[in-house]
Amino acid sequence: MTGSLTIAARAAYILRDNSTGLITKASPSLYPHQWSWDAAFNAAGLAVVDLPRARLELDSLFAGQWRNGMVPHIVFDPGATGYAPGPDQWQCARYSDEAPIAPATSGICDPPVHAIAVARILEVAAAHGGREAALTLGWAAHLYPRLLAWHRFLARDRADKETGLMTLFHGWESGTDNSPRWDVPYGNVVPGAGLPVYERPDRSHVSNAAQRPTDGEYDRYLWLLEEAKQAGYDAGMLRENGSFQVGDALFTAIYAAASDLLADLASRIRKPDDAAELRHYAAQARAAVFCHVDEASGLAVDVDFRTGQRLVTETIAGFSPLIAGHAPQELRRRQIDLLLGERWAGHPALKWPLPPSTSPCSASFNPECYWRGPVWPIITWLLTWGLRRDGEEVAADKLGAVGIAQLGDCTFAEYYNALTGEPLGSHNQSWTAAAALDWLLADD
Ligand code: 2M8
Repeated sequence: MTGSLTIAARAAYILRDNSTGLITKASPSLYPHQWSWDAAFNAAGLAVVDLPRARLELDSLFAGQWRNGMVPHIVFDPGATGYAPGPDQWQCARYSDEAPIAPATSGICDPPVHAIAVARILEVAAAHGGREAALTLGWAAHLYPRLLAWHRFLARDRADKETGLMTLFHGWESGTDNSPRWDVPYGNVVPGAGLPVYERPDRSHVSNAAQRPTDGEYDRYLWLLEEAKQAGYDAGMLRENGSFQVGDALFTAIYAAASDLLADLASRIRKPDDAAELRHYAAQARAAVFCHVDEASGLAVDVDFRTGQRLVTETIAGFSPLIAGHAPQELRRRQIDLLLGERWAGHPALKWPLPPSTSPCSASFNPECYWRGPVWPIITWLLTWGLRRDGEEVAADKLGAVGIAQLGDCTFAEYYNALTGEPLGSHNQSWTAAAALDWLLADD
């Protein structure tokens, strides 16, 4: 098995190779642009090898921030080709005054992991000490108003008044695109005559179609893009007419955790009123996550806002309480036991004892199809991060050690077949490399 230093060195090379100098492509050819939550994870991983490059990654991403505070899910590299839907299809600046003219971006968002990355970068810089620590704190203070605007945007435009969950208008906003979480709400999305003719370049990068979403799913993805465009990318309009409106437990949990960390930063740079505001957002989001834990399964559920239905599925998003933080002791224990137990990481048929994106016990489990069953290293990383933050070192160490072992083949795949361990999707995926770097080189 490959040694730790070799894995770390290869991971660092991948991040360098995937860099345009300004942004890190999410992957070399399948995703040749900058994705929002990928950029945050990549910045956290880069911090341990190149602090200035880590800072630049987030600066580049926030250059695409909208006037209303939204951080778009893609900031397009004008020089890149081979991905669809591209800027010509989104046409954000034409349909919304909130969008920047340059850089071109998408018109939806991604889970708000950015303040988690900033906190991680600050920790790494503090361990360096001296000039880097001071520089990085200055940088964070400079980025801070943009982070605050992002969190305020979500509180204002996306927090559902009744449930407290964050509202998504496209499954892509969850980052877990074709997860069984969204099967029911997508069932109510009916593409109309206005569905444009589109191409699927993803299929030329990942030749086995079984590893990617289906054409029927893509019709819905592209249809929702058209709906968002017609709504001027406006949350109020989408709430009236959008055919996909869900409350996402994992997005909400990430928002809670990130708001807490942003509040810490606000306190550090002497903004006590902002800190109180952010703590309030965090508390509300956390409460919403805990209120949506299904008693029978012990997992957090999402909600279909169009019907009011609670979406009970066995997916990795069920562990949202472990990401939100401050879970009541009993809930935390139950979730950790579940995560490591036979329905999840401890399932006997798995190649590696790691939690797959969907439980092998679920009827929807598919070990090779994208978010419907494979193991995603970046999600393993997020779980180890949450566990460590909560002082659950034993569980974090256990998952982290296996997470690293899984990467020993040095393919740094986007996701891995949960049963055979085969690397799937894109190879040399940036956030997989970033996870490896943080696991291997950060001192915790
Ligand atoms: C995947 O999503 C994009 C659309 O945003 C795609 O399939 O084209 C998801 O895994 C998402 O979570 C990720 O951010 C993105 C880039 O890695 O790829």
